[in-house]
Amino acid sequence: MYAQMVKSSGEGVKTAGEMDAQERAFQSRIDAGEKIEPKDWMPAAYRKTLIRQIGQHAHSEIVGQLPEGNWITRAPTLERKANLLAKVQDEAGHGLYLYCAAETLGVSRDELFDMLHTGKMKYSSIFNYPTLTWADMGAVGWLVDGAAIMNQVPLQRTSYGPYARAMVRICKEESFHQRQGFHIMMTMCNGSVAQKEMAQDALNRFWYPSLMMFGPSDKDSVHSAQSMAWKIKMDSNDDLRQRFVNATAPQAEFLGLTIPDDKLAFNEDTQQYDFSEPDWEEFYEVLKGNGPCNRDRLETRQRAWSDGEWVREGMMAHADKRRNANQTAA
Ligand code: FAQ
Repeated sequence: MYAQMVKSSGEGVKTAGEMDAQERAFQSRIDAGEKIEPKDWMPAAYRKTLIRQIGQHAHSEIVGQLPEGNWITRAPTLERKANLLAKVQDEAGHGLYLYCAAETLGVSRDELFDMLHTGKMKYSSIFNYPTLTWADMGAVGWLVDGAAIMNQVPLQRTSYGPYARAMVRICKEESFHQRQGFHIMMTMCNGSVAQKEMAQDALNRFWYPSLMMFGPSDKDSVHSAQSMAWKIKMDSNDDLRQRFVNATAPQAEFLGLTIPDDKLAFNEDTQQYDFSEPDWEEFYEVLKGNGPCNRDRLETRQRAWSDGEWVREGMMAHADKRRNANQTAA
């Protein structure tokens, strides 16, 4: 049922005159900055949009473990290995907080996993790119976590209580992730010529896919207007992308690296960086499943799910046994 429900429509935003009394009261609560809690009344489309966004976000955290998991056994030092291991475990934890938040909306975790495994629900495009060298661990932390934070810090103020609260903890951990990635880049940029070249190559490959994480440009964003009216999204895709470029360009300069964009320049009039848009055709191809790693990522998750079946069965049998024992005792 939810497979159809999460296909949110992206219809126009209703005006106050088009809303019924219940919808108007709901919108007033949102406008007043109140949090909506699971048992509160909410429009069906608000629920659908949240399930879609939180579900995709949770899947992104889980699939997002794969590109970095790829380097745990090959980290250059014990300290780097321990840090990377902790980071990848953190991502699993973020996925679990988010699945819990989605469950409060009436969708089950099994339904969410099923939609991921059957390709009915998306995860972030960025995780369909390969991590080819150790420098990619630096670039992922610096750029991918950097972009994630830019998007997620405002979501701590999102209107749905369980989502906003999950974001607080996630953002704290993402900030650490971003710093460890930047530290890897700094070490490589202060290392040998070959290491600095590797760092530059990682930046070249991850720059535009990181810009794509913020979603299509505002004119093509289907959901932004309604999601922003409901404070499910706090900022538009382009605003967040611009903020990310403004924050990241000076960091690249500090590292002595060149962002692969001839148009990138600080604009004195706007006090922002001008930059080139990503290749949106490539973005939509990745969304359709045609990115470099889509097939591999999905197969890996499907395999993990079927390999874990005996564990789930064992856990459920144990839970049933305890429940029966408790009922008998009572
Ligand atoms: N990838 O109308 P909009 C992380 C889809 S967490 C794939 O603008 P919306 C942590 C969109 O779903 C990264 N699909 O959509 C980490 C919609 O399709 P649909 C994840 C995308 O929802 C770090 C269609 O395009 N973060 O990285 C993407 O208003 C390191 C039209 O787009 C979140 O999920 C994309 N990049 O805005 C883990 C944050 N962009 O559903 C491991 C929460 C758009 O109608 C290692 N999410 N689409 O079929 C959001 O803020 C929003 O959902 C956006 C998209 C901004 C991602």
